Amino acid sequence: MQVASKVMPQAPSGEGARAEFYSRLDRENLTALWEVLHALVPPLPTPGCVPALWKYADIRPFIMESGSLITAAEAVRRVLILENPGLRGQSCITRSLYCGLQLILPGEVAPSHRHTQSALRFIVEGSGAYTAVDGERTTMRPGDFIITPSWTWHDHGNPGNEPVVWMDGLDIQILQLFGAQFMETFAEDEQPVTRNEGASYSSYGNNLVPIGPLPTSKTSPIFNYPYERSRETLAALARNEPVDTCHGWKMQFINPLTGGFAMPTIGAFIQLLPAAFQSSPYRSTDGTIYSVAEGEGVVKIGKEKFRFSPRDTFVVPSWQPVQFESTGETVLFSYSDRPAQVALGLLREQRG
Ligand code: 1HN
Repeated sequence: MQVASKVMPQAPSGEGARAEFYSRLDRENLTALWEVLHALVPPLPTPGCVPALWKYADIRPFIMESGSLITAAEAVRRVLILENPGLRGQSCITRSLYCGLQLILPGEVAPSHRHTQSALRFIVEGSGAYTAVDGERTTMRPGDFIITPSWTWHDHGNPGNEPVVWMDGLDIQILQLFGAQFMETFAEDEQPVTRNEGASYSSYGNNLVPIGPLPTSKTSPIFNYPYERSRETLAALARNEPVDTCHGWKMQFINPLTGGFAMPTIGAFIQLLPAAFQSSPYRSTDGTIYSVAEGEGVVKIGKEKFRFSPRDTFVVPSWQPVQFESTGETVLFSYSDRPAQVALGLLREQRG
């Protein structure tokens, strides 16, 4: 029979002995888990990302100045990246998502290419530019939510007479994480137009679908969700349904073929806050980027407060409580990595 040993555990080695051990580990590309365990598995999210707001009035001059320094053709995409102050140098607004403001001037073309990263556009200023996706062009108007699905040819052009600016949201850091990035340039600047404008919308955007076979893509077959429709839907919702104390009236853009998210990695939302509304705090694990479509007010993110106006962009990091105080009626567009978190069973939210 074995008797439990009364011998005490060995006294821990001194700091010097450990440091010397770690330097020998280092040469073998090894590291001691116990030195990093708590940082690797923190009790609460450590998103790196901090609350931030970019005032459009402050950054618009830089966007326009970029228009006099480089053409869309030379830049390929003339964009100023909104880098999270806590994640500088990483081209991202949260750890998983990219955000930029893109400018296209009258007469310019941003040449055709495709990549495995999915993109969304939310039109911020100006009308008359188009984006083309797999042979169909759609005219961009302020407030439109437009999708460029993974691996689809896309180019942008501006045959109109005013500068057009939109917010780009991409899942760049998600693709980086998985090592799944591919990109190709189209042989010509512009892809051929093979479908009438509005064809995708008329097939899939009216609560009807063509009798099979249906597209099998993971992304919605609708690629422009016009603001006019989103806005009138919010107005009707406000007349017919009670207001949510955290979100006002908030809707998710859907893939009409599944009823689920419009994109597989990025969720997009639009919400209406009534005038003089004070929302209850809400937090979720999907760090979220907002663009102000209409209205003014104050947003409290964690402990920080920011005044917002139309066209401003702000970011709410994972698990930071967000609270809105609207002045007049307010419309906010937002996007996050929610579909990816839901697919992986990771999403958490908390009201109040
Ligand atoms: C891209 O292709 C677009 O197509 C915008 O407009 C932003 C950022 C990184 C990589 C590709 C576009 C992008 C991008």
